[in-house]
Amino acid sequence: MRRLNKKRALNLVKELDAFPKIPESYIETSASGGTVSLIAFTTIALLSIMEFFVYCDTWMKYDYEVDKDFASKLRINLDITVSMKCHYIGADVLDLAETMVAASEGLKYEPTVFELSSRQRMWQRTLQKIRKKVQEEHSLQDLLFKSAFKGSPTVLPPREDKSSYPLDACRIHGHLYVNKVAGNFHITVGKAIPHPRGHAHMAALISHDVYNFSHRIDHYSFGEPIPGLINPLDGTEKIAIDHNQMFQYFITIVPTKLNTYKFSADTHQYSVTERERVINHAAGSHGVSGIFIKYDISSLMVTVTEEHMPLGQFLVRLCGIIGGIFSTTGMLHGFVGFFVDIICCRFRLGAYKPKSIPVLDGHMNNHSLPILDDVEQ
Ligand SMILES: *[C@@H]1O[C@H](CO)[C@@H](O)[C@H](O)[C@H]1NC(C)=O
Ligand SMILES: CC(=O)N[C@H]1CO[C@H](CO)[C@@H](O)[C@@H]1O
Repeated sequence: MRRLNKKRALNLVKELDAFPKIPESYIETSASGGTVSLIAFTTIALLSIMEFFVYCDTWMKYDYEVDKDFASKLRINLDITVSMKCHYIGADVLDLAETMVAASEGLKYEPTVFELSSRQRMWQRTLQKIRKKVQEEHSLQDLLFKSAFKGSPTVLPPREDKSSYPLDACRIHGHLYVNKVAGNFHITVGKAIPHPRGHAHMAALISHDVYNFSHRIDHYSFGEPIPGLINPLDGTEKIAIDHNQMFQYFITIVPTKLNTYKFSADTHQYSVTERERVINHAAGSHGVSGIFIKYDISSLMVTVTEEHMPLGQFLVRLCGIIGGIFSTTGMLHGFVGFFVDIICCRFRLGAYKPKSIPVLDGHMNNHSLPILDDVEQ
């Protein structure tokens, strides 16, 4: 009884066989079939190699969510050179809460030469070119994200010819921490003096003739500094045509969480619009001359994650390519053969008749029926 069941089960499994063994004598090879197989195998190989490259590659995925982190401080990294002597100017931040950030601790004032040496000029041109390209093509930004930390930090190379020029400018560089609210970073004449209501700059004693707010921004970023990343203001250079001139930059900061395979960082991207005008009270253009960088923080946060095709997906796609091309070319081959047969009138000439007669003559048992199917193919 048990044996019988076993046998039956074995038969059932045998019937489920999707890969029946066909005796070699039934397989007929042909030149056209060989060519098609060759084409199929080449295509499979090519597509598999391409798929492998896709598998090895990684890409950036962007997710957006509301930024809930209000408590943390915002770090501003800057490196700005102003065409005025250091004791004339002062930099500080005033935020929406009207609290002044004592900028003096984090920022260094360093006398320097405004005119760039030829090597420095070349560095600046390169920086400007990369920045322009990044703005045009977003995919380049992904590349920068991926290669960040590999790249050299965006710092102006030192002059090759020292002391041949007078130190006519002031380089303000360093970082400072501000509240995570909209604010205004500015560089104006006179050092900032805290005041019960806001703050003031001591400018009364300085002659307007020394005013020159021509400036160069070598680096301006928010958040953790990531060497290799190019920010929209990096490489900006503005020459003042008048002593009393106001340069304004309006920045919208987008908090960005960066997760690549090499590192992860909390950084900030930003976009900027700029405006400049000459201050002339007689002509109705009021204001304070200086450099003003107003920033506002977007409530949306971007998470940039480096992604990569999982191995399982790669294998599934590989199977899809191999199986798909195999069966598609087989079908195409069959179709083409069928139409060639029709065109050559092989049916009318009766080329198939002799083959089908032995099957129909009743000498064969019903097990040979699958072979009949085979012949018809
Ligand atoms: C300010 O300095 C720059 C660079 O030294 C110079 O080209 C420009 O003419 C100066 N502007 C004024 C108004 O003096
Ligand atoms: C040899 C044999 O078993 N022949 C059978 C094949 O099937 C037909 C009908 O399906 C039967 O009539 C034959 O007896």
